[in-house]
Amino acid sequence: DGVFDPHAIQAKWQQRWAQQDPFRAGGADDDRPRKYILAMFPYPSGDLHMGHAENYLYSDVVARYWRHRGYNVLNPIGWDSFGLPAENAAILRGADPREWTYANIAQQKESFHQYGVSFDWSRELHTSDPEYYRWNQWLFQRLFERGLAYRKSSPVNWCPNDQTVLANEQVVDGHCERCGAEVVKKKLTQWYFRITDYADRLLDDLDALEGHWPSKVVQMQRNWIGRSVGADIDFEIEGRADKVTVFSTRPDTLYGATFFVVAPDSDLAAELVGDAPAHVRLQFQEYLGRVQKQTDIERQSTERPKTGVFLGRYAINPVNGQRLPIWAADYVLADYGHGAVMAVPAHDQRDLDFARAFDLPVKVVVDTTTGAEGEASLAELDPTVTGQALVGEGRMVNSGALDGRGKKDAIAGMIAELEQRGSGRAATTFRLRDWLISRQRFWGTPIPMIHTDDGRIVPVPADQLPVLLPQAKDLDLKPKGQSPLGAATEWVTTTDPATGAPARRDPDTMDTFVDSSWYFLRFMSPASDAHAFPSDEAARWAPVDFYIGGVEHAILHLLYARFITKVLHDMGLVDFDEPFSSLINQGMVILDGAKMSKSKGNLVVFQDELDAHGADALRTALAFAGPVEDDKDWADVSATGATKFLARALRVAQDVATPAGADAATGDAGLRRIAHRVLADVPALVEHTKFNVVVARLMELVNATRKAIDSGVGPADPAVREAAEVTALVLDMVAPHTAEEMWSILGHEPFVGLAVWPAADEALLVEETVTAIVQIDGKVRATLEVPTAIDADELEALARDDERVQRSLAGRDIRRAVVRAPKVVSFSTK
Ligand code: ANZ
Repeated sequence: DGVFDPHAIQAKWQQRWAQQDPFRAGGADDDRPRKYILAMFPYPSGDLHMGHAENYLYSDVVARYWRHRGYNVLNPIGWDSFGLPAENAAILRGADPREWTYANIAQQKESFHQYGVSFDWSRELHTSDPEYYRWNQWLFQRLFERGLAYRKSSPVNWCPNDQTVLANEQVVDGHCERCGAEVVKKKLTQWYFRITDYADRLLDDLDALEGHWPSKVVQMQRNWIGRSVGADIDFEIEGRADKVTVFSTRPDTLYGATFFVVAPDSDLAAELVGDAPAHVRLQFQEYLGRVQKQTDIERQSTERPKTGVFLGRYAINPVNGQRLPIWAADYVLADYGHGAVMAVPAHDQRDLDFARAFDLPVKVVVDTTTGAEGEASLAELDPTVTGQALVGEGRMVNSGALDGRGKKDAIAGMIAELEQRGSGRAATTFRLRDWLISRQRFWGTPIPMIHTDDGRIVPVPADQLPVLLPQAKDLDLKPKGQSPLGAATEWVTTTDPATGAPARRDPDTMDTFVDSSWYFLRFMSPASDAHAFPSDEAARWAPVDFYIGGVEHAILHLLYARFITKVLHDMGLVDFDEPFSSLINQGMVILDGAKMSKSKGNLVVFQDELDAHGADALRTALAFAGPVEDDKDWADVSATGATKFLARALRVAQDVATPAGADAATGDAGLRRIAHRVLADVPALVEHTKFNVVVARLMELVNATRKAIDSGVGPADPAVREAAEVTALVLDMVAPHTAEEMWSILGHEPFVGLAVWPAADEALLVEETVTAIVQIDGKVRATLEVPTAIDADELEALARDDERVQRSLAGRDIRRAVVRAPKVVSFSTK
């Protein structure tokens, strides 16, 4: 004894946990309060990496914490195991995606065990198991019944590398989110989920998440949904029976419309050019070809010279009967608003640039000299001359009855006039598009629909679900732009449920974000073949109390999960309509300031670190490395330092010379005070995810106990035992194996992981404090009430964490810190 052998301790306790399953969540009859702790489930594309080490450590700290606080905790794990990387890796190796995926899962699972994560393994799930994906099919059909799953032909984002369509959310700056290839537009008929029906709710309900989700994520979702308020205006088109509608945020400027623009890749453009002379059609086709190679970002760039083709047709301004020439131009997008705009060059910069490029008239209808743009005369501001559109506010001119009105008033007046004429109405448009969910790839959930010979598209009957994926070995998985399932003749051939006539299955698979949009509910009963999840269990556990994952999911996964949750709510299956009550984005683990990657050769391999230092040292070092949200540079992380600390903690337990149950009240008051402070302070620290401070407090406690043992207090003082017990209890959250070992050395039955947090003795918490001042660049920015005995590191940490300090820093870096404990902290930023 006396030697710290982390691997032996680890193996011993992991075996005990595996045998006795202490972290299984309590059932329906367990009347403790509940906490649902969840880390975004891993994608089994390889071994676990340092990002996983961090993510699952944090959720495990929180799960262990709530168990200590007397809660019934659900901390489940599963695998997001469908998707392109598995399929691509399998193609590359000539392997079966299924085999490749499940081999990775086995490896990741083993790493999780070695890492000592307190999962409820009885609820493990894999989205690629038929037991799981049959419920994706169930979900799809429920959405279909409600009109929320539908097919449409539309220009879609196409990844030429992965040979599949992508949802808008999967296109990052014009590139494929997965492989980085430049995304092009292609016109296809695909399945969509009508997330836009939920746009208002998805936006409005963000307000309640403010303060519980990172504000950056909330803002990103707001921008992504992008609500614009204005009007829909109907224009007659000469030689066309039906009117064409445009969306405008500035209906007040309708008298200033001088031309009309349609998206070149819209159906309308194709139709309008149909009757044009051959040379115009040719010109248009050539233009369309160029446009289709561009990303939406390029199309909307204000830097590029404007391009377009006059279609030889005219629209009629509904308020003044003016003929507006119709152009096709790339700056108008097919899938925003109605894919067409009324162009008001005097007051819209894009329209003005276009008008100047093609010599189209410009008509001012807002006199901005009366508004914020100040003194200049309207003549001096002539947009044709200056090239600057008049976008400011002012009084209406040249606008009939609206003349003299201000913007808000004029908008309302114009909408009223349009409504009266039956040529327009108030309208709201969203940037959010419907969620395109078909994928032309193999390794996903088959879409449970049948295409009949006579052109109907009907659900696969419930008694024929699930539609199982065929064996990969019989298929050619190479991306060809069409689902490999379509070529699986036997699989794809089925019968029309109504007539028995031959029919074809839908050959596409679902976007894997469908799988992850509701997985947190499947943990309620992952094996159930009666339902996707039992509503009563969902009501008990969900929504998730603590959700943690990378910020890369700020929009994609989190938006889809919010949407599906609201749909399930409307179906009466869950009683809440937001899935995640609180959200944390952990920082990245980097090396020497750079993101780790195999290609850069700066990869720290999780399993290697685990082998070298053991789980507890790795966990402790990571927890200590800095605030949860910050990036952590592995170069600054010391697993050997953590090992020393853990050895010290264990030695304290070994040195305790009083029997279990000794009356602590008679022990050394100084040491007791420190131990009880830890008991009192750590809950708030954990609940505010300040895990690094928790480790710092533990180090202090262990040091103080060591000092007491080695000094006059001695190992037989009951305060030493008490301090060792508190250490084991708190340490369990970060270093559970060492903590269990200490607990057992101290004569307690396992498991410390289930031991209840004792209340701190208030009498011991009263302590002498002083007021410390925090200066930034010589100015006092905050004062802190701190214990007289505080050390420099702790004082500095408190000062750095202080909100007033953070606010004063306003993002500037601290270059130097001078700390004189307990009274002064002085930061300089220059
Ligand atoms: C006339 C007008 C006059 C406009 C004016 C603006 C200023 P946001 O705010 O982003 O929603 N628009 C509508 N559909 C479009 C499309 N498919 N592609 C490109 N532009 C489109 O933008 C709404 C404005 O963008 C609309 O209001 C329309 O131009 C244009 F002084 O109508 B506006």
